[in-house]
Formats: sequence, C-alpha cells, structure tokens
Amino acid sequence: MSTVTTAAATTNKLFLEETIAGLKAEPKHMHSKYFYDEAGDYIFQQIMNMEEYYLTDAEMDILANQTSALVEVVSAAGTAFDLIELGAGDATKSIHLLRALINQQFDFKYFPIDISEHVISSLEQSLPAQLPGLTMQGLNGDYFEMLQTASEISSRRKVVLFMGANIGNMNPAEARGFCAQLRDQLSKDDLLIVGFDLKKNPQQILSAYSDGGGITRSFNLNLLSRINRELEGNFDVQNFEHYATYDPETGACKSYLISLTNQTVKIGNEQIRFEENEYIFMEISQKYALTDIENLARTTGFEPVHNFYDKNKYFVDSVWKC
Ligand code: AVJ
Repeated sequence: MSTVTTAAATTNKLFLEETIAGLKAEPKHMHSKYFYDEAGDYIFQQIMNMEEYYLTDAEMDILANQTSALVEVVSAAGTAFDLIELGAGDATKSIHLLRALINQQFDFKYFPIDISEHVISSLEQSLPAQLPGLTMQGLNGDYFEMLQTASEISSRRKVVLFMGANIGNMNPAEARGFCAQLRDQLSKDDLLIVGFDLKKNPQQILSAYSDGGGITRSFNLNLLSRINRELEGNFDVQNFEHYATYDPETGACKSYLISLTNQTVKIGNEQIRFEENEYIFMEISQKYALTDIENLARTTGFEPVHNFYDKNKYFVDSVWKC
C-alpha cells in the first residue's frame, strides 16, 4: 500500500512541476505525455476509431497483412530474443506479430513498456488469456529506464518496437536525440522497428487532428480537466478552444488550446494569467518523408533494412539494424 501511495505522489509532483513550468514559459506549453490518464486513454481509443484518424487502420493493415514478412525480418539474426515494445498501448497491432511468433515457437519474451500504469496492468490482465504460451513482463515507467530494467532481467538479442507514430510526438531534433540514446542502449544484431506517419495530402492530415465530432478537442481539453482533478486547478474548459495546424513544408502538425478571454487560472497555490487569444502549445505530431526517415536512421547510428507500407502508403513501419 505505502509504496503505491509514494509512487503516485512522486508522479503528481513531477506533473505539477512540469505543468507550472510549461504554463509560466513563453510561449505556454504542455507535455503531451500527460494526456494519458484513464479518461485520456479512453478518449484516445475513440480517436483511433474515428473515420478521420487513418493512422491506426494503416498500421493495422501492415501488422495484420504482412505478418510473415515481419516475422522473417525480426528473426533474421536468430529465433531467440526479447521483444520490447515502447508505448505498447493496448497492443492490438503487435498482437498479430506476437501470435505469429508463438505459433512458430520462437524463444522470446515480450516486455511491453508504457508510462501509463493503467495500460500495463490491463495488458497483464488481457494478453496471457488471448495468447496462450506467451511469456511476458510489463514494465511501467520511463522508456529508457525500463529498457535498462529489461536488460538487467534478460541479456538476449533485443527487438525493439516503437510503433503507432509515437515518435511523431517529438520534434525532429528531439527525435534525433531519442534515436541516438536508443542506439547507445542497443548492440550489434539488435533491431528497432519504428512507425512513422508519412507526409501526404495536407487536408487529410489536418482532418485527422481536427475532427468534426470534436473528439480531438475533448482529448486536449481533458488535460485541463486532469489538472483540475489532480492538481487542484480551476480551469473553465469552456474558455478554451482547440486549434490544429499542419505545415506541409516542415511536416509539423501541431495542436493548441486558445484562451477565449482574459482570465486567471489557479493551479494549487499558483496563478496563471491568460490573455485573450493567447495559445497553449499542446502537441506536435510530426510527419515524415522517406528521405527524412532514412536520414534519421543514419545520423543516429542505425542502418535501415526494410520498410513495410500499408496498402495506401499512408504509413511506414521502418526496420533498422544496429
Ligand atoms: C499517439 C502520438 C501517435 O500524434 O497521432 C492523436 C496522438 N493526438 N490525436 C498522434 C494524437 C491527437 C497520436 N500519437
């Protein structure tokens, strides 16, 4: 009991510090990792089911329809390994790969890593029942810390999955830093499989982040409500409006909350002042050209070995070796 309480208190302390720092910064910004509390996880499920949000279906098409080619690439350097998934979510896409690996009786252990405790505990509940024969251990926490933990538990060759366009939540410089750090923690023969959303018709991209039904709007506003719930905030979410942009030149899709009035918001003991029309930068969802992906791999010490595309070429799961 007491350890759980302490962990939650530490998490909240960081959430409070990063939130206050972000809202006192110029320009104001939030950290997209905080979108995913239980309510946020639920709204993100709705986003993935939206007509406009093509990303999930596209990557599902790859995992469901090119499973054996994926298995071949994953096992090219041997059939014994650890399969480590960064940001596993509900694993509905990776389950296709897991099932194929079990059917072929490969000697692997699955380590899903996620910053959401709720996500990891539900995976530990649901996956063993869906996939008899699966050996798994969920790890809840920071990607790099948990990758280190997985290395202490097992020292086999690693196949790391970082799918779902999660890398899009980093700007290009952050993505380079992230891949370089990942490369440092991996060794020869290890593999990294990264999911990228590709540059495409700008209107199609914008619609995925600016849906008519207002689901993405509530996903963003939920972070303000979460601050109210967990950090003693008093945001009036009616006073903020969701605004998304996509720049086809840079591939940056960004979302903002715009303050509709001059207002002061209290968070714990802090007061945050908003001018009318002032924005909070909420999230980047970076889109990539194939050359950007190849450059990212090579400048961070990887060698791209294969690209898996969905049938529309909206999305790519890019396989890199060390
Ligand atoms: C979970 C980061 C892949 O950027 O497409 C979806 C999050 N935000 N709609 C994305 C998100 C708004 C999503 N990722």
